[in-house]
Amino acid sequence: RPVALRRALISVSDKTGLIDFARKLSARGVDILSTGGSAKALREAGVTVTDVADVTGFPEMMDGRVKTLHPVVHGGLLALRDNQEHQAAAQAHQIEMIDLLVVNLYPFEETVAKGAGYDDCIENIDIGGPAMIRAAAKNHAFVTTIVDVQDYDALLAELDANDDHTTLEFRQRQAQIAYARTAAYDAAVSGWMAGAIGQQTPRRRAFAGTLAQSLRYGENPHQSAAFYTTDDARPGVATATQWQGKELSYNNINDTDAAFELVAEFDPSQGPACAIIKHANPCGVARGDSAIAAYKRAFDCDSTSAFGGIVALNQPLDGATAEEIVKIFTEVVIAPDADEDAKRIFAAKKNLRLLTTGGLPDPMAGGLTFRQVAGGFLVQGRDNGHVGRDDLKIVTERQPSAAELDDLLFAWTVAKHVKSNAIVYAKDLATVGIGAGQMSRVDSTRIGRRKSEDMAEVLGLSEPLTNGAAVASDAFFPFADGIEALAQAGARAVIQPGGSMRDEEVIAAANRLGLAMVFTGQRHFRH
Ligand code: 93A
Repeated sequence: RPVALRRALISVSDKTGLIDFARKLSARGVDILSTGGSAKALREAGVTVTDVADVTGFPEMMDGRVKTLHPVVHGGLLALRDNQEHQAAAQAHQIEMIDLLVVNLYPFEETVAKGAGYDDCIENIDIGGPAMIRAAAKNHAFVTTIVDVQDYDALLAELDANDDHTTLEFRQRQAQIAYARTAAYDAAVSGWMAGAIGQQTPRRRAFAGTLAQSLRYGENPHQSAAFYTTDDARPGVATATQWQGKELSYNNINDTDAAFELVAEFDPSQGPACAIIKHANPCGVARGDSAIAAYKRAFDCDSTSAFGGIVALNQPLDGATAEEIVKIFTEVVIAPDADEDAKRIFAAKKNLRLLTTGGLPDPMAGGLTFRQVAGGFLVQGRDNGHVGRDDLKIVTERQPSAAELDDLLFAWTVAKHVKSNAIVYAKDLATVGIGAGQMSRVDSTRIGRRKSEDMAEVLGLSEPLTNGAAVASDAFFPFADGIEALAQAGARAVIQPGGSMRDEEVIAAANRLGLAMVFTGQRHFRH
């Protein structure tokens, strides 16, 4: 059922594109009703409008809290055009039909994002807008709803293609978009309130994001995919500027996130740090005296796997580091910033994507993470756990040296970002062997060691760097065999949560093998 547009109600906070769009509607003979600020903007541009207040017979009142909440508006949106009783009621109460609703809501999400106070956020909760959107979208059999500035052109194209009418298919599509908008809006309000009143894990929550990008495919080419962003302004892949290269893929976004979240653990005021990620796991992480040194040391942990990886830095990229990175094929480079030299060097590599974020996310910040299971999804607080020197409990006869303690805490921080079971060997603030994602902790121990042996060959070293290394385990050792495997690999110091039923056996093994061991009392499973 094509519907002609005779009367439109326009009420928009974001006035982008408004004048041009309204002019074009006017030119097609559409009468325009509008609210205070929108009407003013239109009138100033010479577009003929009727004030909603003149139609309702009520002035906008209570700071604008009540402007369109009136039967004359809602009757005009909700009345079924082909229902005699509805039309008789409309006539009896002098309600005229509204065929097109153009609304965008008070900028609640933006108000929260800019750090506004409680009362300011409350005042930016739009009530009349969502009420109208929901009414018009419900009555999409007759009414067209536009909630996104981006859809102004789509409506004009629809009118062009259909002799100044909208088709049912178009109205249905716009109604679906309209409900996505009101649902996301209320989810944002609820999410903000949960934080504002200090409820970390509220009993009920709603979740929503905004479509940022349709992706070509998902984890595999036969899977569809899209990228949704939330109003969390955390610096990272979602908020970054992309300087060059083709669109990021699903896997790129996932891996780039893993890389940047990991490198952000290392405070740039303590010096540069670099992480290289493959398949969401680090294949090398290091600190260094310079960015290039940090990159080279991270690369030397597993130079084979680094090919086609994602590189993250905790400080701005310079030309020398860029020069080093482009020596092999790298998918994505992400850093807080990049200087002109670095940008110029990367520009020569068409397939490399350079992202800058303007800052680092706070690793200690709260927030929620999601995982889907059949029939639902799991929600948990971010793993923002942090262990400092004062939290460590030395449990062995041998005390770790100061250098070993530094390496232990470094390895522990990396292990937090490695899939379980995670074993991370580190020396001089660089990883030298990583065992990730194994079903057995002993296997992860062996894999880390074998990687290190391979690299000793590549680098022409007389012995693998796991000899004399410090090691982190993301969870406790259930048996002494893990400790024995570490000692066999030449490790000298161990950091782990502790808390196993057999801690005594594990500690006894460490003492027997001459290892220093510390307990963190905190676990970093990552499945
Ligand atoms: O405060 S409200 O919730 N009360 C209303 O009755 C109402 N009607 C429309 N906010 C209301 N609106 C919103 O006003 C619209 O959703 C739109 O965002 C804004 C447009 O106001 P103006 O035209 O005065 O700039």
